[in-house]
Amino acid sequence: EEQRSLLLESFSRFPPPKGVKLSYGTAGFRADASLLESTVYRVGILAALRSLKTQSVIGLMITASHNKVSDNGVKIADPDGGMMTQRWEPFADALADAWDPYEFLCLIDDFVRKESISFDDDHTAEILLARDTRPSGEALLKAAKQGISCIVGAVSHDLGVLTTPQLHWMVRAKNKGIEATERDYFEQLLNSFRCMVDLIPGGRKTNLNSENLIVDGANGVGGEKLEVLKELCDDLVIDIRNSSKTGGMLNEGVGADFVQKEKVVPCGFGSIDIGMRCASLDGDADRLVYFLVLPHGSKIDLLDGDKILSLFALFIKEQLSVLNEDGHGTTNSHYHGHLGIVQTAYANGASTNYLKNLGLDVALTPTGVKYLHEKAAEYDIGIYFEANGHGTILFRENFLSWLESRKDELLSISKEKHKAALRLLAVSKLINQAVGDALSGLLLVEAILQHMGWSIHMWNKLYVDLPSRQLKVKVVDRTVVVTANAETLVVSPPGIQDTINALMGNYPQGRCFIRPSGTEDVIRVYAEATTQEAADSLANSVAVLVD
Ligand code: 16G
Ligand code: ZN
Repeated sequence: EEQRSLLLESFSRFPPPKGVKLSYGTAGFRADASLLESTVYRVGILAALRSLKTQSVIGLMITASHNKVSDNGVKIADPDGGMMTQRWEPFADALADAWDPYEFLCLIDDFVRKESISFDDDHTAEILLARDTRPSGEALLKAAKQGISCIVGAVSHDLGVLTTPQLHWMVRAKNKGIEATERDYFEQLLNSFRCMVDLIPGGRKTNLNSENLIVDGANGVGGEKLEVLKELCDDLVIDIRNSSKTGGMLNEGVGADFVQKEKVVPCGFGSIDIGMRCASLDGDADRLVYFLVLPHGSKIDLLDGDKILSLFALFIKEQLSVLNEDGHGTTNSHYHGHLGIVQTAYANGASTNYLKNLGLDVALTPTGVKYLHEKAAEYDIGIYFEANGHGTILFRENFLSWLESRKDELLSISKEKHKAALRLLAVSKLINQAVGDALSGLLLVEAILQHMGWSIHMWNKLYVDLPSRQLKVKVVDRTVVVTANAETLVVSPPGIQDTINALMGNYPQGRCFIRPSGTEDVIRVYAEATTQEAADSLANSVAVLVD
C-alpha cells in the first residue's frame, strides 16, 4: 500500500513527454535532455527493482557518450558491471512509455510478480549513481533518485561525475566485496601498470622514442579524470588537451567518435603534433583511438579499435606461447588458455586477416557492446573491440586462479614463464573487466608499446587498413532491413543481398554490408576495397538500393 501511494504520488510529478516513444536501445535511453526527466525517473525505479531482484548493487549512469552536449541518456549496469540483461529491456520500454498512472502501477505489479521480486525488510536495494559532465546531468540525476526513493527499502549513492567505465568498475568491485572508491580504481590501474612496466624485458626504457603522448579529452569527463591519474603517477608523461576544464564544447570537433568518423585532427591539434603519439577519448571515456598527424597538419593516420585489438592480441598471444612452451621439467598441469578474438563486420578486413594469420580464432557478432562482450566471455581470454574504439579483454575466473596458484611454481621451472604469468595477471587487473575503458586501455597500450620497444609508427605498420567508406541513408522505417550472420547478410527485403553480392564481385577484395542503425533512423552502409575510389563507388552503388 505504502509502495503504491509512493509510486502514484511521484508518477504525477514526472509526466512523460508528449508524442515521443523512447526505447532502451544498444546503449540505454538517449534523447534530447529536455525530454528525459520522466524516463530517467522511471529508470530509477527499474534500477531499484533490478537491485531487489539480484540482491546486488546496481549502477545507473547518466550520459549520452559521444552525442552532442544537449543530448543525454541513461543506462543500467548489472551486478557484474556489464550492461543490464537484455531480458529486462522490454519492461524498460514499457515502463518508459506508460501514460496512465494505473497502467503504470499494473505494469510494475505484474512484472514484480513475474520476476518474483520480494519487498520485505530482508530485501534492500542499493544503487550507485553517476553522470558525465553534461549540464543537464545534475537535474536528471535528481530525477533518478526520486524514482529510486519510491521503492521501499532502496537507497542510492550519488557518486557525482565519473566516466561510464568507472561506474561499471565500481559496481562490479562492490559486488565482489572489494573496496570500490574512485581512489581504489586509480590505484588498481596504476599498480598494475607499474607492474607491467617493471616486467619489461631488459628493464624500463625511459624516453624510448622522442615522441610524446598527447591526449584529446573530448572536452569531457575523460580528460578530467586523466588529469587525476597523471597527478598520481610520475611515470606518466602526458600532454592533455580538451580537458573539460579548458572551456571547449563537449564532443564538438573533438573526441574519439569525431576523429574516427572524420579522419581529421580534433580541435587543438595540428602541424606541431606531426610525428607524436596522439590519442582521443570519447565523451564518457569508454572509447579510445590513437592517431598520427600527417604532413600539412589536418589529415590523420587512424589507429582504431581494430589496431588496438591487434596490439593486445599480439602481446597476449606472446605471453601464452611462453607459458605453453614445452620446456624441460614442465609438469602436466597444462592450461592452454584459449584466446579468442571478437570483432564486428565493421572491423577492417586487413585487421581480420592479420589476426587470422597469427593463427587466432576470430568471431564476428552484431554491432553493440552487449553482443561482443557476451561472445568474448566464452574464452579463457577473450579480446573484443569495435572499430570505433570500444573494447576490452575478458579473463575467465578459472584461468586467473590457475595462474595465481601456479605462478610461484613456474618460477622454479622458468623465469620467463613466471614473468609471462605475472604479465597476464597484471593485464587482467589493468584492463576493465566490466566494459571498455579508455583510461585503462590507454595505460595498456602505453605499457605494451614500451614492452615491445615500439613507436606508434611501428605499431601502425602491423598491417595497412583497406580503404573503406561509411554512408547513411535516411529511411522512413529502418526495420524493413533485417540482417543475419552478424549483419553480413540481408535476409529482407528479399533479393537485395544478391545484388550486393554481384556489386562486391566487381571490386578486388570488395566487401560491403548494410544494417539498420540501432541509434538513428538510418540504414548504414559499409564498404571496403583495395582503393578509396573503389570503396566509395561500391558504397554508393549499394546505398541507392535502399534509398
Ligand atoms: C551504441 C553502442 C556501440 C555501437 C553503436 C552503433 C553500446 C554501449 N554502444 O553506441 O557499441 O557501436 O551504438 O550505433 O553498446 P548504430 O547502431 O547507430 O550504428
Ligand atoms: Zn562512450
